[in-house]
Amino acid sequence: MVTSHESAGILDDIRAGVIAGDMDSVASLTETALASELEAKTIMDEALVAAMSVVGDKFERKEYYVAEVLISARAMQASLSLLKPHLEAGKVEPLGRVAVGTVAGDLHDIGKNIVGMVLTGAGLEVENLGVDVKPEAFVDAAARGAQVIGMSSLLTTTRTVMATVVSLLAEQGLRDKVKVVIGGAAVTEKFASEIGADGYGTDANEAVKIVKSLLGV
Ligand code: B1M
Repeated sequence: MVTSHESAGILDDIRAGVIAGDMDSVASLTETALASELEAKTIMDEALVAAMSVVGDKFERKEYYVAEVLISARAMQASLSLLKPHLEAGKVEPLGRVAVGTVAGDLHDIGKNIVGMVLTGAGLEVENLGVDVKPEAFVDAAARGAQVIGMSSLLTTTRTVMATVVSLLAEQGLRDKVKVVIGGAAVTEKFASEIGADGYGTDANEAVKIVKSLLGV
């Protein structure tokens, strides 16, 4: 067991490693953190998500270019894959079925994957449809029995695909059988209500709360 001071130090080092894009050190620090009984969710929220927010700010200020962002994203994914079994542990009979994907034209997958993992950890069965998901593929997932369609969009140019999915679900007679939840940096609660989505989440924890409340579980 580590002291809270040591935990904070490991989290700081993981955060710094992701920002620097040092995949090997991030992976080994994540193993150390897990071995010292730091919770996977704490590592994800306080180190990984926090680090990617710094990377995002650097990208916006043009201190980082696409290459650096990708290197940081790769370091984050290395840690995330070690956290995945812990985030998804303790699964029992699923509380409901959710299909998540990043909308067509958009290749950002980090946030969507986190949302998927945290939903799984919260007891939901999650089908991850991937990135660049065509509207028809979301509708097919609903037809296969998903009770919630979760869409992620980080680009303002692609978020309109979400409205297309809502219309297609209605056209196919599926809209009243499925809930639609959206999130990602390109969307807001206002946008969600404008397109007729049932819910919007700013982060993965909120996504869980909204999905569970929509399913009444
Ligand atoms: Co891109 N990118 N990117 N990028 N990228 C943004 C989104 C951008 C805001 C940066 C900027 O310019 N300021 C900007 C979009 C501008 C806009 O549309 N308004 C942008 C751009 C322009 C682009 C390109 C066009 C750049 C180019 O090529 N010129 C290009 C587009 C490629 C494409 O998709 N077709 C591009 C490419 C890339 C990389 C490949 C380099 C890389 C993605 C790597 C990958 O995903 N595998 C990348 C990254 C990493 C970013 C930033 C820096 C970080 C995104 C991220 O991973 N955040 C981003 C800047 C930013 O967001 N500030 C940026 C960390 C992640 C944990 O957060 O994804 O927001 P996020 O997810 C959160 C919440 O949003 C929420 O929960 C998650 C966990 O807390 N959430 C949900 C997400 N989905 C949800 C769904 C829900 C509920 C909650 O319900 C279902």
